Amino acid sequence: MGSEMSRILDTIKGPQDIKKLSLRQLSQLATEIRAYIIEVVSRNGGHLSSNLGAVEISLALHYVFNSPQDKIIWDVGHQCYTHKIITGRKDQFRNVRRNPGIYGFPVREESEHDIYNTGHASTALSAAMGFATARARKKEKHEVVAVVGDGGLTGGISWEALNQIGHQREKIIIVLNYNEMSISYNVGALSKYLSYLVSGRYYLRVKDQVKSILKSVPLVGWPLIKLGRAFEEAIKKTFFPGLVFEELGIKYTGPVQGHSLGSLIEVFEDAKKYDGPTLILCVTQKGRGYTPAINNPERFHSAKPFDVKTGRPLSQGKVPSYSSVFGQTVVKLARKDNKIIAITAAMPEGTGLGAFSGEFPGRFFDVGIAEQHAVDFASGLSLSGFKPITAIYSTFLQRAYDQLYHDICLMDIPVVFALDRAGIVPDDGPTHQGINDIVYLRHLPNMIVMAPKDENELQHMIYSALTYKHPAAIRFPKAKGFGIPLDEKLRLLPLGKAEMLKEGRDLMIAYGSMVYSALEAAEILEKEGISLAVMNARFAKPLDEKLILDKVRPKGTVVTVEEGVIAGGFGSAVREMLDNEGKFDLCFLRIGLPLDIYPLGKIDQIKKALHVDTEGLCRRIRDFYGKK
Ligand SMILES: Cc1ncc(C[n+]2csc(CCOP(=O)(O)OP(=O)(O)O)c2C)c(N)n1
Repeated sequence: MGSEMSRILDTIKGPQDIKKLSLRQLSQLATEIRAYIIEVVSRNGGHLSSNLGAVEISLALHYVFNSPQDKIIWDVGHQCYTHKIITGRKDQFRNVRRNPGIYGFPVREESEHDIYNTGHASTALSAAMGFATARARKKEKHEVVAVVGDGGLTGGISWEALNQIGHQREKIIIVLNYNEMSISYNVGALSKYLSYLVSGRYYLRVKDQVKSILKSVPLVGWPLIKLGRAFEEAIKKTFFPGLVFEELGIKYTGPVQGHSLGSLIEVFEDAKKYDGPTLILCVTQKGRGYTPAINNPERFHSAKPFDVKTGRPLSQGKVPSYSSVFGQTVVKLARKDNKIIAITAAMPEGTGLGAFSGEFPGRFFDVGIAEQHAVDFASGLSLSGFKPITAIYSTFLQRAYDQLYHDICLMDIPVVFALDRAGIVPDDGPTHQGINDIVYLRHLPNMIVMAPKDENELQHMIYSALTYKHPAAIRFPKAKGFGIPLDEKLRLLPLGKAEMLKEGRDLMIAYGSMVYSALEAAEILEKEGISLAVMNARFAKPLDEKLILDKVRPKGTVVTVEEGVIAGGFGSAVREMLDNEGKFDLCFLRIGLPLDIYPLGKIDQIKKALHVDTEGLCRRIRDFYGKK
């Protein structure tokens, strides 16, 4: 890279500056942006491999299209760093994912160039269809571009959108960023089909061959070639009748070398001229430009801070994460029970199921970014006598609410749901917060809803959940455990039974990840004259009504503590139960999370800001007692 003084990046204030550059300068800019992304992500953590893979696509899009008049929508949004850097946020990018700082995903409030907030996959094509339909109704003239990965395309919503796009035929330019990867290697028939499209490079070759043969055929040859699109259509139909996008009514172009700025600019310009939906298949390399990320795109998908020279993570504590305890426990159980099957929706490593997939490849299913399908798939397996454990992050299981209700709970089918990343999630912003699951699960019929206080209890819960004969969800945070030794022998936790951790005058009932903070707070407050018993609820449903009723004092105080949205959450469950008893005149304090305000930052930072760290608990309880 050139010296600091000669950096092209320093001259880029907005997308208009990209358009003045020559191809050579653009290519230098790509190199500079890569170095900048690597430097920043090595400090802040972030989605490194996807962003390194999308540098040229982002530059070419901003070169050809006029953002924000033209609408560029990023699927998932985890690949938008170059877009952010060249749309006026170059300096703020130093603090991406930090507080104070900017988001790692597109956020409308942050820039007029972020026209659609994302974080969850497979939404871009539907949104693009909305923008394009609105454009037609309003008789406006601008382009609509959606950038989606081959992973994002495995999500059913993408196909629901393609169904409408091909039918309605509004002009939409779909850039399919193909890199063979979701977070892990992309799986499934669609992935195979795309790799078939790519690997052949056959279409262009066959087209050229047919053209050169036709040129030598007197009279009919040239007229046929001059048919242009009709000629291309004929070739595609004759030689590649299965070209699925074309069959759906969407013009297909590709494969294009996704790191060749010249080629990308050319095809994007061409797509602009075509008056209908187009899909351009761009082949990119995840981690492009940084060898450790190329060699291990999965680890660098959402990387923790690392040493740039070696690629090694900066800190690796000894305490295992909840995800890894979950993964180890499922392996342990599966060794003894061959009915156990593990399912993930495109997160084999994130959910801790990597080891399971290695040891039991035939009992492990990565279904792609398809949470709804994952739930129904588990339902069928369970009805056939298997014991599916479906591991889906809390925020992504929101997608499958109806499947949980209709295909699991109404039929009372025993499937275990492991909800990782439940509660406050660091760095990724509002879209990734796992704050709603207590609420969206606790009113489902037959669903057992539980959360362990620590990693040791987690393993007992997984073991127990498999015995309950009902659907059962276990939520746990994106965090390391507390360093609690893991019992060798797994224990059955009686269904709906809580445990007392401390005795006291009034009652504090804590759920899951908040139990130890609640205990700490109670110990601090005890010294100040506020005496609270502490209960580890274990279950939000069924509640341990007997124990709660035992411990509640008429005219006493009940405090509930949870790492989830308060409205309709665990505290509400306790309150409803006590109200139904009708015999207590209680002071009731519900501590939990708000509906909307989620600052960026680390878990501790966010907990502090939302007053759910130990200090915050003490303050709120003190204030409450002060007002009584
Ligand atoms: C509904 C949903 N499920 C899972 C995820 C987690 N996730 C984030 S990015 C990603 C892979 C996306 O792959 P692709 O679209 O091909 O983009 P690439 O990273 O390969 O560029 C997954 C599974 C998500 N964001 N949303």
